[in-house]
Amino acid sequence: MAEIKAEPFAFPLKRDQLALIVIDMQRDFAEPGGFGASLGNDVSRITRIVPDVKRLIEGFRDAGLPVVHTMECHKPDFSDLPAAKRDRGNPALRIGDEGPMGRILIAGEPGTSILPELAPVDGEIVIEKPGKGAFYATELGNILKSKDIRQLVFAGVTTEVCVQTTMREANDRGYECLLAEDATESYFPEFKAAAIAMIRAQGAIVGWTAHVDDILEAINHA
Ligand code: C5J
Repeated sequence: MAEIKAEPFAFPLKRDQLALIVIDMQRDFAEPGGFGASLGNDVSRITRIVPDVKRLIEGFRDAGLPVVHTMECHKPDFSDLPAAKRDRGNPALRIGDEGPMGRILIAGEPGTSILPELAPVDGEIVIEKPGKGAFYATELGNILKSKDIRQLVFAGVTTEVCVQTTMREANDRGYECLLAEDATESYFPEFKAAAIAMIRAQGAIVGWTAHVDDILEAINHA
């Protein structure tokens, strides 16, 4: 049986059932003037993982394995944006407000797009999601089912919010989930560390974690 070197123990790789899910690598989370910055976060932490996310995406593409990209965003008329989400906290700019990269987290605006270095190529699946989890109010589950995907590698941001929420949704739906540790990031290093620890605790209760090099090595030699 092929394996990926992982924690808390080796991930049992079924290559023909594997896909990569890249969560929310959007300008709004990574660049000054976006949603992440409007909440007072240091967005430079996010751009630091771009080379590792890129290596992972390119490795899946070269191996002929599916790559799915997600984007957290809302319809321009707010019909999929609960007031409880828009009104939360005291950000400099709220979702839907006009910022330097267009309306914050609104579909089709420049700031909502995926970072150019990580942009989807033709044929890759892009999921626009109104929630933190990528299964909520999207077609992701049906798309994965139609392709017989049962194992998911996760990358993207932020580790403890949209990445972890989606991994938990996937785990409850019966997927085997693996988080690429060096291809995910948080605005808070201690939250990233805690999320990784809680995901793989108790015998991989939510999933496994592994390094990009070990994932690429396994998918290239399985
Ligand atoms: C957040 C995300 N943190 N993509 N979104 O609001 O994690």
